[in-house]
Amino acid sequence: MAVDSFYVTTPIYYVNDVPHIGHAYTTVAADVIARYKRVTGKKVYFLTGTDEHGQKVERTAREQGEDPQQLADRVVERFKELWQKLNISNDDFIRTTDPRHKKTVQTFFQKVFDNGDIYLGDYEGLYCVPCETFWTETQAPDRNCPDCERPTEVVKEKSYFFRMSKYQDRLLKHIEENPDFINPVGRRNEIISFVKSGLRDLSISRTTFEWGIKVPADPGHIIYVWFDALVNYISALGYENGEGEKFEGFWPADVHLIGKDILRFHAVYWPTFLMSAGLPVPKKIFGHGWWTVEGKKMSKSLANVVEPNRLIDEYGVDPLRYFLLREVPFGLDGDFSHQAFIHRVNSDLANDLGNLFNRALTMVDRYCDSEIPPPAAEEGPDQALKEKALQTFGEVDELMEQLAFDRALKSIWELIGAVNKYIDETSPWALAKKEGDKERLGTVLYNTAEAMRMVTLLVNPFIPQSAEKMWAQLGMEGKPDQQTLSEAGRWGLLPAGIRVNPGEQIFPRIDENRAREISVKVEKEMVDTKGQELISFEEFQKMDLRVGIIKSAEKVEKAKKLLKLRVDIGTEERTLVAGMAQCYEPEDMVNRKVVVVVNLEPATIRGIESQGMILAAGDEDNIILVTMAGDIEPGAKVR
Ligand code: ME8
Repeated sequence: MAVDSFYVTTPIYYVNDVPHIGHAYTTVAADVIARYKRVTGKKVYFLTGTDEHGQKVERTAREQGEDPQQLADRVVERFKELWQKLNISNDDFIRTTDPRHKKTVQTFFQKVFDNGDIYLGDYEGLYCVPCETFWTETQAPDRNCPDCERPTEVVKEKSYFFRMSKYQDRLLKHIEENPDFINPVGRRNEIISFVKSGLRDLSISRTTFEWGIKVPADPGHIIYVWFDALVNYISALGYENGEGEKFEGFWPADVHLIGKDILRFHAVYWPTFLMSAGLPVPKKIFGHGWWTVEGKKMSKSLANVVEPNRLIDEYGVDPLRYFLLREVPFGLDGDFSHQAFIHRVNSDLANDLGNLFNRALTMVDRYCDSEIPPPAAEEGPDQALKEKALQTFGEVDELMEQLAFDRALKSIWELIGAVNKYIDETSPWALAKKEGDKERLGTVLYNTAEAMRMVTLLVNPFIPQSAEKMWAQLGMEGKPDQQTLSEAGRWGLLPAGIRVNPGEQIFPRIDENRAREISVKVEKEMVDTKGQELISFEEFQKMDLRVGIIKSAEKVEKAKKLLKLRVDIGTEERTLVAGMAQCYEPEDMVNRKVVVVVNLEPATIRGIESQGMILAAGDEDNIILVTMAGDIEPGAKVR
């Protein structure tokens, strides 16, 4: 592997769920690493993607009345859109349904088989579909999954097994000899005790569902979804074509970034598969912590899943990127609260960094005609500021090596604090008053702007969109991510004479009242849906919803709100009474295509038998009809 290359990956996300803040967290962290490594001059390959096979995805698709490929094609777009919105700079996006991946999985499976590490046997045990994990009766005595606590299913079928037990000693030795292989250290210890407790052979094929990659020599078997998914890290490097240029250039991966929930798969299964195939194991597996929301575990049934799109639309992309990496030490669990988010953004971004830019550039604008003045002799605190800036580069480099993002940001913010203090101490506004202090004023403003250039280079991997604006406001050419830190991170490179462009506030303060309103609204939505009884898909299917076309409408005498409608539902015409005369004139209703509940018990209203119900949204005085957005025949089933 080339010394100047760097390969970083995220987990590939399941497509049974749309992306949330937890997925965004891992991907933003990987992006910051990739961006940082690029400006240190490394040739980076940054991979993310989606995990589309397996029983869980198959089942979700069926519940939603789609085939799994349709579901995957739809949800994958949601991930791609979000990554674009979050300025994720991935070099590749792998889908496990890509032909390149399928082929690699089969090649890899065959290689392990040819090495004598796969045999056919009988599997009898428990399976957790949400976690796609096998368990024994001893591991799950109550038959609930030890990880997610949901009920498991009993599985009894023929299966291919991987001789994982054979690699127990070799894996343990590798973990013990390489302290950085599994990080943080607490997670490394967990894995050491897991391996010491004994590795059993692993079932790696299933015969009781369809959606996956077939065992090459025995197509009645589908390859276990985790065996399939883990191989993505090499299929994206073109491993199927033999060990080509990309594979040799980037494998082994420098870091697999994952959440703590999937550590065992990455730190035990994956390295043993690789050992069997005769390939080097990744250099580092980092298991970060989990986010809760306002103190609670994120869950669809609690409806408290934080939707990153919503936060970005409301507050911008960089506040979210910054918050995620600054708030919680990487590796520990954290809690997402609106209040903490707003506090962090207002204090660090708006006050510290935003104000520094505003006040400094306004002074260059006002006192120096918008031109960066040339520096003269160093005096007083000048040397200390310069040293602080240079020292910060070293510190940040060390902390980034440890993936201590929160401490790297803290160190950059100490530099920002030092620049703000430098301005206070040197009081340029006082220097501007005396003609004789002009030269000193120039030096002070030069040093300030030069330190700001340094800050911009340092924050760039974390908040790239804002860094680009900061760079442009300083009057610098190009973009901060086109620089290398070893070149551009030297003091004195800001050219005197360039024109600054003070403009929009880069980090506007979040109005706390507005933020409170939003957070109350979100909480109310959470409460509204919380505690609601969930219905099964079968229950939902009992409702027969059909497209209907309104043929005629008339007011019901002596009833202010009622309309009598004749609706064609494909097979027949029905009479319906609807309470919406306060919002719709009868003639506005005619020819509209609406949704009708056709198997509702008839009810007699004002002497008229209403044979169904049409769907509408809103409250009493603001009712909006649910209508069809495309061309569709009456009678079509709504599902
Ligand atoms: O496990 N806090 O996919 P997945 C922090 N397909 N991170 C979170 C989180 C939370 N609350 N929730 C999710 C899979 N994550 C497999 C991976 S890899 C070969 C196959 C993040 O869609 C975290 O990185 O369930 C976690 O590991 C990942 O999402 C799980 O995503």
